[in-house]
Amino acid sequence: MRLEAVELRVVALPLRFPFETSFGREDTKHAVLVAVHADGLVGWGEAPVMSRPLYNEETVQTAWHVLRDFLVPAVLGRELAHPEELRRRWLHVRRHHMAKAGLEAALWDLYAQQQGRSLQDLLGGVRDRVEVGVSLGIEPTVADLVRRVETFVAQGYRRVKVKIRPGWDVEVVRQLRRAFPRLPLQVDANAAYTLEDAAVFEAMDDLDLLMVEQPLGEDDLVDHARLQARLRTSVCLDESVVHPHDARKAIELGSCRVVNVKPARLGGLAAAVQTHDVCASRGVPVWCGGMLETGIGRLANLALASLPNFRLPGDVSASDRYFEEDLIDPPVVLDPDGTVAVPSEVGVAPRVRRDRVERVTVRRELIRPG
Ligand code: OSB
Ligand code: MG
Repeated sequence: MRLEAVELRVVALPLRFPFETSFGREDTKHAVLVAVHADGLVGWGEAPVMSRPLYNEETVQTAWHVLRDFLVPAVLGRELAHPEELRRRWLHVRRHHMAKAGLEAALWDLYAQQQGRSLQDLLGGVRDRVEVGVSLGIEPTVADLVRRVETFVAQGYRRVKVKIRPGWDVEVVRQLRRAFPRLPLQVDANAAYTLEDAAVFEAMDDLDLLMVEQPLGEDDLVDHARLQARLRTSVCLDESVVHPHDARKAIELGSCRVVNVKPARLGGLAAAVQTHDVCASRGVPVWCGGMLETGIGRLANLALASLPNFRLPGDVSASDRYFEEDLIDPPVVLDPDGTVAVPSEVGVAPRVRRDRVERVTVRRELIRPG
């Protein structure tokens, strides 16, 4: 495929429910959408960046800059046989994984259309439905959080993840556990603690949690190993694993027993599949995380989540958990049994609603070979 043009857009979609984590509150989902044009086809991808560099170092502006000035020029007008060739082209561009993931996803979509195959088939997925959970932010009161959990459990979500931060942790989770004695429950600290706070996690150790996600700093593999050794509950890493080899090192050090695989954080679907494989070969289960993606990013995540070692419910919830109106049609819907269908279409493009994309676009640029 020879890329004739690449269209970049910043979109801003109001979230139905503000999402508060240990690093801040988001009312709007921003993303950079990438549309690649070749042979009369359009492939779509999403870089699900945030407006501030709080989850990782990227923002809407950095993703725009790196895509426009470095990643797109490295592929525009060139012949590419397969999306995996991108990584060789970008060897010299350090990090900026969400920006890379956005363009890579668009190329996977284009490739799927050219091959007439679904993304699931191309990536090696084996299931046509995946189990999903829901990730809930910090609420003003525990009673508010309990009500939120009730509504999502009633819809069929199979597990609930709640955000914690210093001051909103053990007592909140204890009360939740009391209200929902058998609910599969896990917590996500988004790197808000240090090993000196180990007592917080020891206190949660008998609340029967599925896992504690990213309790410590993103560069603290050694301290995570110390913490994991003190807990029965599994530690799951998110922010700390930005490359497949990070997963290998974390497993070898004993830093975690579960890995959250997010294509955006890892720099794309190819790196996500590799991370899945690294974990599978070491007997470590993974699950598919999310970045509040629009349907465009979510469909690709669902295809990924159908690989065999995705053995725990993912943060790939239904469209209506995030938005009044998603950018895809039909939207992602939850079956009352707590599963979501893996897209069977040829790529993402057939479901993209361009009129809606247009309406939420706040910045746009068409880049052609110069
Ligand atoms: O840590 O998993 C996280 C959203 C934004 C940034 C980081 C995280 C999250 C989520 C939301 O937990 C998961 C979802 O997309 O539903
Ligand atoms: Mg997380």
